[in-house]
Amino acid sequence: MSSDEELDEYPDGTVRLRNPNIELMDQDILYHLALGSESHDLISMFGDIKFVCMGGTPKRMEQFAYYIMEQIGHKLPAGTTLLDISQYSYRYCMYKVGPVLSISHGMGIPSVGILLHEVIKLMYHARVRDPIFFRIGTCGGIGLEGGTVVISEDAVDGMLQPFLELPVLGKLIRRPAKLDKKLCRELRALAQPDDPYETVTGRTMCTYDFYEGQGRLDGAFCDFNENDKMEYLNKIHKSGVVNIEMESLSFAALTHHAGVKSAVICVTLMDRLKGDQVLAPKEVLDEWQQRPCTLVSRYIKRYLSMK
Ligand code: R2B
Ligand code: URA
Repeated sequence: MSSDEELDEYPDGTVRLRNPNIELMDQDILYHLALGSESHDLISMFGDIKFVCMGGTPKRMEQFAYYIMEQIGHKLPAGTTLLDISQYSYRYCMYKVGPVLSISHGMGIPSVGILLHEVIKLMYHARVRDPIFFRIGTCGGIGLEGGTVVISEDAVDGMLQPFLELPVLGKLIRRPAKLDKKLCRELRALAQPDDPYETVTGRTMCTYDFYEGQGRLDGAFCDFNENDKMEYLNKIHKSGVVNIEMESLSFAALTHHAGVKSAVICVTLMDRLKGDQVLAPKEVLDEWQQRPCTLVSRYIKRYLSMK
């Protein structure tokens, strides 16, 4: 085991925090989740969590919670509905379905980063062992038609750098954006030959902006032309990038730093080599967005059936 790995987990698999301050605090308030280590019994509320599934919007993650409930046959007490545990944070939503947490992360690296700090601490306080984190999302494809499922092998920023760079105390720190290679392969193996769409693996580019940052010509501002755009997209495609989205870098870097296994599964909304706008009708987009959920559900069901 490398010294890097040694720091990540306690021998029993519980998540180790790389922050000595937390244990010394009387209480830890997970402000953006509307939870606290003293105000809530986090071990009894979350101690049985195995899978943490995150996606951008509160509605989609509520739907995912109901979907996974049906898929794993989880029963709620008669007459009750799922509760948004983080409702009163007014920031993120969170639903618990047996061993699965379904949480919205908002848009972009800052939003998913704040959430990951608090969810990783939540796993620590709740003494959860070996959790697996999934991001279920949308993206633009590069050379892939709309509706294609992409499982990220690794993540790079808009300069093709494979790490998250963050100014801390006036210095830039770098954290490698690594995803679990085995988990990526296992997910790919769960794609079925009769799925009416392709499921591929590849490098994901993560940007700080949807418009100029992703080389779109249709933002409020644009200081480049179609040729410049195509030259850039072709260059990143050649270096292995198959899709572009806005959270994978932070998701990969922070889960890796915490020693948590993770994967990013996104559906493409269009082929960026062919256009910039999201043109597909709402019903089509809804059906496409179900595809990464289906793959993650297959993984969770397989895991639970092997227990
Ligand atoms: C995918 O979709 C969002 C932008 O539309 C962003 O959160 C992302 O990564
Ligand atoms: N999300 C992104 O970040 N980019 C796209 O092109 C589509 C969805």
